[in-house]
Amino acid sequence: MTGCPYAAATLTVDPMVGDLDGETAWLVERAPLARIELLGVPATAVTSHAVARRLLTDPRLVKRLDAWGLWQSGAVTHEWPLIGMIDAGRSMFTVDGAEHRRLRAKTSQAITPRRLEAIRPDIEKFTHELLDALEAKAVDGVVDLKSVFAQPLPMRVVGQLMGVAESEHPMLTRAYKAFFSMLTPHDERMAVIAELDVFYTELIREKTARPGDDLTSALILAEDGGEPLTQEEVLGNLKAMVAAGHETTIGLILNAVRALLTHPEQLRLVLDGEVAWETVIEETLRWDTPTTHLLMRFATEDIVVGDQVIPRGEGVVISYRAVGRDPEQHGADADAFDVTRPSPARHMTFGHGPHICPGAALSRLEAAVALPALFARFPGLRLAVPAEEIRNLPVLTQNDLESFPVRLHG
Ligand code: STR
Repeated sequence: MTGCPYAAATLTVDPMVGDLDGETAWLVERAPLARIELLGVPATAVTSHAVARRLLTDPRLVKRLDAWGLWQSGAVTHEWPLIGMIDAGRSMFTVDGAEHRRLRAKTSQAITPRRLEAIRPDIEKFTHELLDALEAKAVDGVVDLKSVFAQPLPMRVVGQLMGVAESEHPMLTRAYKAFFSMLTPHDERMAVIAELDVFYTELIREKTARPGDDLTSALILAEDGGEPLTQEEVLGNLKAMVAAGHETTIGLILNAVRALLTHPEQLRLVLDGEVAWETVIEETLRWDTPTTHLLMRFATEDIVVGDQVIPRGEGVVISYRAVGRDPEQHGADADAFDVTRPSPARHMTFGHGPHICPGAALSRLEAAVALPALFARFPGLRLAVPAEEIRNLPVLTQNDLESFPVRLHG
């Protein structure tokens, strides 16, 4: 067998994210596998729920970059704008097997649903502080819900968890915007990555000298008897936690608000108590996933999928937004946002298998605090611009919005 049988057509993923629904539909139509091109680099996209689920526990797919054929041949280098999504330092995000379990253990223990109950009062406090300030920030009753609420809330929560001072949050917000944006010139992106490494290295130095009640300190401290993480591993995990812990939850909160404001009859059901906020959160996670494409795993052998073959060395992307719209899993109306569907929680937006999102319970909790509090405070909340005018950021992998103008009172 040669080449990719599914290579008949290729989707050149638009870095400006001009038509996310159109791209998602194209991928869903070609399920389970589709050929995509990411800024000139070809890869295989997995776009069906069942096949994604199976491949996410397949040990023949690995995270280490040196298993990638295009990397081995030198066709992909650090010049590729998306390399930072894959070559992100040694961490639980970039290794597999026993090493992965070792790197991940403390993090997953720190954010179990039970442990999170202790964080809930802080999330509530941050939420109410931000909501209190909303009115004052509005101009003629209109405010950008992203910059004043959906963005600072997850940043404060993950900041508190990891021990990052609030004075650093504006710097981090700016740095990650530049990191993720496809409009950022190459040299600038490299400079931002270097700047973040300096910042986190300094933070590790401080927490080593004066450990606090935070996960960064816990990652540094040697386990009784267990092998401590190296400085490089602490750095990699810290970067992964801060990046993943804020960027994805912004999307969850904004996408939920957008879905409700554009489906007012469903918002009514929620405000009348007929549908639970948890259901809104699960349906949003399925229908409008915060992560569009997750880069990347590499095939260490030819992998047969039905009558197709993913060749050895191939880069494999899980296209979560398409997976959430899979009609085989969610029915013929998978494209509809519907909080009354029988089982909205049957999605796989947090992944599956060993790398399943360790922060899932935390992000669900943030949304479960933020959304009801927002609508309780502003029951007349509505979009300040037509829904079509709300644009995605030019970010290829994440489903994040440029801004989200709302009118606070109807
Ligand atoms: C961003 C850059 C960085 O310094 C470290 C990481 C590792 C974790 C990655 C993160 C990245 C990008 C967003 C990811 C996150 C893990 C979960 C999150 C991919 C590459 C998702 O969007 C699901």
